[in-house]
Amino acid sequence: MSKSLSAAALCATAGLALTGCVPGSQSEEGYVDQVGVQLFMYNWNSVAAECEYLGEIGVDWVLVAPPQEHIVGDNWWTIYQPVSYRLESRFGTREEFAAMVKTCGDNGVDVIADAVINHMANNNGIGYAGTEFTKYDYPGLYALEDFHQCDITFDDSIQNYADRTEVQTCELLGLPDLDQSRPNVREKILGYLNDLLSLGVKGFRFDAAKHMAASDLEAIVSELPEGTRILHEVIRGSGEDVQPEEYVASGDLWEFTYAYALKSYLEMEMVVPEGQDLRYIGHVPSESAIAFVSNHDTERNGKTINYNNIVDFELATMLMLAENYGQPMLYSSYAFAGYDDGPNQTESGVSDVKCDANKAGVVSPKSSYEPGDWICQHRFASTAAMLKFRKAVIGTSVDGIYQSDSSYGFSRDDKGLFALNASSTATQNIEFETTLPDGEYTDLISGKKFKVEGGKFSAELAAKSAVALIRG
Ligand code: LM2
Ligand code: CA
Repeated sequence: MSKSLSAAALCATAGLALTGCVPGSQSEEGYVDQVGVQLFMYNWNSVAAECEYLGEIGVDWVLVAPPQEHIVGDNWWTIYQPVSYRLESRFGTREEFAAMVKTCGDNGVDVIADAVINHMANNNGIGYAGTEFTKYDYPGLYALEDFHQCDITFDDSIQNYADRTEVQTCELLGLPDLDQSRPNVREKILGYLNDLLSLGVKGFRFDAAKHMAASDLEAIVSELPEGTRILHEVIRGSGEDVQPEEYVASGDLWEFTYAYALKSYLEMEMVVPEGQDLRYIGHVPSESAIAFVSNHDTERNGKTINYNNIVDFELATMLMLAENYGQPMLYSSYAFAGYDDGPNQTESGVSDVKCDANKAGVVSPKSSYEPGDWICQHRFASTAAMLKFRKAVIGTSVDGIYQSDSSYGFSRDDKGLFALNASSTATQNIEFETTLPDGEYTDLISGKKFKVEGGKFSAELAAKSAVALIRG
């Protein structure tokens, strides 16, 4: 049995599926109570510089970019083409990485590293730290026999996502595909992961997990120290053979369909046709889920809300933090003009992040951004407010869901209430029954006062706004 069982696996093995492990409940390991943030393309010094603020607002972990040596170039995605497991990249040196992990840890923020272990580089050349390599040969690390040769498709790259063998043994985007069933490949991967753990890293995102057999990943995870966090990236696709649920035994999973639903619901201004409330149907159980509004792939492929619609991005983030589905991951990134565009960088790597923050460290959303601007979504005042809300209501259920016109609201037992007006044009007068006791409350988002009287909450909500009330 794996030593690093996810909360879901613990629930399953304890036979608690119907009692203690309902969606939204606190997991045995307490991960559901945590909140993370992906700081996309932040160099190590910049991650370190953010960790103090992150610790203050109550963010528990930060997902950092893949730290291994990669191919050279300006495009952001060079980092998903490893050429060695040396910790020397456009984000900084091994020493800077180690210092960042230490600083974050001192501020109560765990570092989770993006681990690219499915493949190497579709390239020949010299890597960022000077390693010479060819597509199927990485001196001292991997040689031709360590890679799959699927022989199923005309060019060995994945064409048909309905076919498991093809998805897991052919090449993703032409990237040479490691054979994780080979003992020496496992050993090399474990060597890399253990090296990161030795620097204080607390867990990993397994990039392209769908493209590796769940059993191979379980075998690898079982060799890692107990308590190592694993976050599998398995993009749910209908009609596909490989589904996220296969991976819950060795980690938690991003639920992409939750993020897609946030986008469509906000775009529909929360006016959802009867019978179409699919937001929680067909998702991995809450205790195994990472909920998110956007990530580095989906902010580019149009499937989730991105910074170009910062108003909905903010509302979606507030809603995610107010609800009790999964463990939320915030997202913070830079503006880009084209798909490939990386952040500003110089000869010495990715430039430092500059957040346009006020004295309190808070950043205001803007209606438009210039390519290269750091948006610093994680410093929006509404995020800090909603993290307070989340802390106050943790462990409660979401009940009394109210939905009318473009408004949406609910109570969190007798601890809190959240409501939003997703209309882009109209103020809404809302009124709904709540389990929050009668009294006057201060909205954590605006600082304005609201009342609960006779068991009902009523308010006038401005277009595209939300309120979050907590008891006491
Ligand atoms: C992931 N998850 O499973 C990452 O989240 C995603 O960002 C990665 O793709 C992908 N898997 C591989 O790790 C990114 C980017 C691609 C880029 C790859 C490799 O989205 O566009 O592909 O990294 O750097 C690029 C080119 C592509 C080309 C490929 C290989 O865009 O056209 O394919 O390199 O040369 C022939
Ligand atoms: Ca593979």
